[in-house]
Amino acid sequence: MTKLKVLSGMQPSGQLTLGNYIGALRNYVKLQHTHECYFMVVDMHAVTVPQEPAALKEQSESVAALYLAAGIDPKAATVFLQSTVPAHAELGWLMTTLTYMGELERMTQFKDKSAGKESVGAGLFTYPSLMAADIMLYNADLVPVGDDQKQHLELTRDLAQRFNGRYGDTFTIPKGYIPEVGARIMSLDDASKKMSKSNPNAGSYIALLDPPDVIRKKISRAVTDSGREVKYDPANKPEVSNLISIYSAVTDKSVADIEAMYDGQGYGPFKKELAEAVVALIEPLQQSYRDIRESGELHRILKEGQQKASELAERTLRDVKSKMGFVVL
Ligand code: AQP
Repeated sequence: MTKLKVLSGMQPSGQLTLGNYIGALRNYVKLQHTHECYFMVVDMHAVTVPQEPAALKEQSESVAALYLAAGIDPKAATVFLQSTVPAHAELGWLMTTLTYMGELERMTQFKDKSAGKESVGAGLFTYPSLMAADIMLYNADLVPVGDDQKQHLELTRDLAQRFNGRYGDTFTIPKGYIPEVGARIMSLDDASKKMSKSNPNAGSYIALLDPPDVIRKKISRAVTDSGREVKYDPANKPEVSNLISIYSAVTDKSVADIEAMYDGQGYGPFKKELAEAVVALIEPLQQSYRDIRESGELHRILKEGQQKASELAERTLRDVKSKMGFVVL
């Protein structure tokens, strides 16, 4: 039986956070042996907001190394950098021509990222069309993402259907693979915003590469209400509920079990043990990260990934261009 295809990616726009891990990365690891997986570092998405060149390079390598450190096996899954497969830019343009302005104007991520800015790059506006192309190039069936990407995925489905309707059956209509617990981890300083790696306040997120003591400090300083009850109640206790979600995702304990464990104990012991659970998860990951960076193998792995991804992506692109009426030589 042919395996279902999976594609997903993360932007090297900062250091990967615990939100990226819980919402998406750990699902990559789960899917790699049962599905045909393509995991990329979406560096071309990262440049939709200004990036300092040296930081972009370092972060791109760091994200790729974190994929491997989290348990992605490059023999089982194809790991590559988006910019090394030019077919992404090309199909991205073709998908932009198929996208309506109104569809892009509705995107909440664009509204959030452009809010209050005097000037915003056009790429930030059109990037959902590039994301659609990323997924369609591989005819992915499943896309493991956090809750924030649902709307972009819906656009991808619409574009795939639009193309198929105009030019004949070509693209698979992809489905999201969104975790039940941890699909939206919120900021530690403001539970109304999602945890984001590009937040200028480093105290708002836990980076996967934060030293253990920094993680402990960030969790102890995480905003909570003035009560003391460890109770999952997102409407009235959004901050504590977010910490419970993190606890549950990191330990696989149910919300009810966590509430029972800290019944009548206040926030102190809860936060302390949450911090230890996060450190226990992250420490081995950091050790493998260091090993991978020191091994000097990263570029070879990414080159192999580029070759495998290009084969499939080029095939799709030729088919698309021929169906659209381009002269394919
Ligand atoms: N807070 C979150 N909770 C759960 N999942 C999350 N994801 C992101 N934030 C959370 C998921 O992580 C994957 C990678 O995301 P991305 O790098 O493509 O960009 P993003 O969604 O915009 O993530 P960030 O961290 O907020 O990046 P910046 O700050 O650069 O915008 C996606 O699958 C996403 O759903």
